[in-house]
Amino acid sequence: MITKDEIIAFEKEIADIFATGVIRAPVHLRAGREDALIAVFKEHQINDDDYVFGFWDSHELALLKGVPRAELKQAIIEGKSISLCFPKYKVLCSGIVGSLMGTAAGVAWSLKNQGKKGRVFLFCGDMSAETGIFHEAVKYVHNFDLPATFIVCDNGVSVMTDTRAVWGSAEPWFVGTKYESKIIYFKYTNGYPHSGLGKLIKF
Ligand SMILES: Cc1ncc(C[n+]2csc(CCOP(=O)(O)OP(=O)(O)O)c2C)c(N)n1
Repeated sequence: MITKDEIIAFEKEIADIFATGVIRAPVHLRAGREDALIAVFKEHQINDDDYVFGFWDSHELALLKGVPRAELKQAIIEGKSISLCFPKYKVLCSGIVGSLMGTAAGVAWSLKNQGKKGRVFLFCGDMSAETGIFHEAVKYVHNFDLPATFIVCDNGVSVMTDTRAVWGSAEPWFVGTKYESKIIYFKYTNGYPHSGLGKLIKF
């Protein structure tokens, strides 16, 4: 499996390329959650049979799922950073908040009901985890005991808005509920701005 240092080096390389202006599309870089993500992949032994769903910030997920570094880098340079899709590696991402939770639940339903190998792992942010569709999808996979796990990576903000202040609660909605059995939750501080590099890049 790819190492923490390799993940950090990859994001740094993409940051440097983005700064030159050759990537004419948004790029979301992440730093500070490498250990937590590696732990999820290791502890759950995420393998070729499993599906990984992510959103606009999925470089690390693609690397950990086994997408070759060069293939991922090329996709990002082509402007696909926020919606990386590598069906061959079962990595499926979208740049739309709340767009994939229902899909993830549906894939988990199919895997179970068709007796196929494989599980679903969906990684999202703390604000995404407060959406109605997240709640519905977690409720569904919990109630039908489908092979899906939702990993909530909490950096405290939605772009620059304080997620806990928005919802008036010190904890995510699912803390202390039965739905926690389908959720992995960790906090981190992102070493990069939400999007880009925090400065204007001219093409
Ligand atoms: C439907 C929709 N509305 C708004 C956006 C703009 N947007 C992109 S990321 C994001 C913040 C989401 O917050 P969170 O789920 O906590 O993600 P993270 O901070 O980890 O990136 C928003 C509002 C979007 N991509 N899709």
